[in-house]
Amino acid sequence: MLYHNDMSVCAAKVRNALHEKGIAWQGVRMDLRAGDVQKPEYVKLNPNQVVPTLVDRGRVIIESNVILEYIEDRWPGTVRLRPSSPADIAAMRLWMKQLDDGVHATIGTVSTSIAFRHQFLARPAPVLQAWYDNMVDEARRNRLRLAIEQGMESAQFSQAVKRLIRLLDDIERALADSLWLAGPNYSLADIAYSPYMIRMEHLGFGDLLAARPRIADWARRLYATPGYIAGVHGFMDPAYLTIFERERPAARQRINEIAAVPLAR
Ligand SMILES: N[C@@H](CCC(=O)N[C@@H](CS)C(=O)NCC(=O)O)C(=O)O
Repeated sequence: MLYHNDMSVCAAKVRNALHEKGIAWQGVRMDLRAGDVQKPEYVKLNPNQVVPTLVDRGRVIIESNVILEYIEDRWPGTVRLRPSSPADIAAMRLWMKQLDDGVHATIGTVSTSIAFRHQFLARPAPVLQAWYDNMVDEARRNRLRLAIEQGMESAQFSQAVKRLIRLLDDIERALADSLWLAGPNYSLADIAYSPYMIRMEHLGFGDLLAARPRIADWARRLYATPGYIAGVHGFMDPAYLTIFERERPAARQRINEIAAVPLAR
């Protein structure tokens, strides 16, 4: 059983892997805006109040990158998503670790600053306050509050955009040496990044992606995989896509302004 959300990037990568390996799965859809992940019965499964959570054979597995490796070990099957060489396995894990070490938080910041804030601001003030109050992770609460209140004007927004530009430069460089992120074969690293790439397109990073030809080519290949088509594309929520489309022109302008300032190295 997978507890997930249609638009959650972390849940999307897990669905991508399940579909890529052809594993039949059942899901429980969690409404993040309604605070489903803060409900006591869910917190017993995932004390971090986030999706995804996989429950398999009575065992609870949390953390999307851990779940990806679990899926690979539990259902090795014919589609192998872990490289065979130790060096490529290390490269795969390093890419996945980067998501946990900050990239995921920056995507949350830019998604909320550009688009999700409009959903939160439409909620009655006491409901929004209760959502903040029930959040266990104080750093996350402060980051999201700033994104909701100040949107693209906050310093954390430009910091997040710069972090993502640095990531794009790193990926572009890596793809000069190998066809996929972690070597010659498609791996869990590519799967883990796939929802982040389409999210960046949705949020107005399109010019920055198109300016990096290897990323543009890699993204086209990612989006053509069966796992992506069924597990990521197949779950796009039209209500969110409408907000992305509405906010994209202003975001694109602001992102391109930030990108025009050279990065401090
Ligand atoms: N490190 C966690 C991060 C999970 C995470 O941040 N999930 C987000 C959605 S992508 C979430 O559930 N947020 C809860 C909320 O929006 O209330 C993982 O990789 O599983």
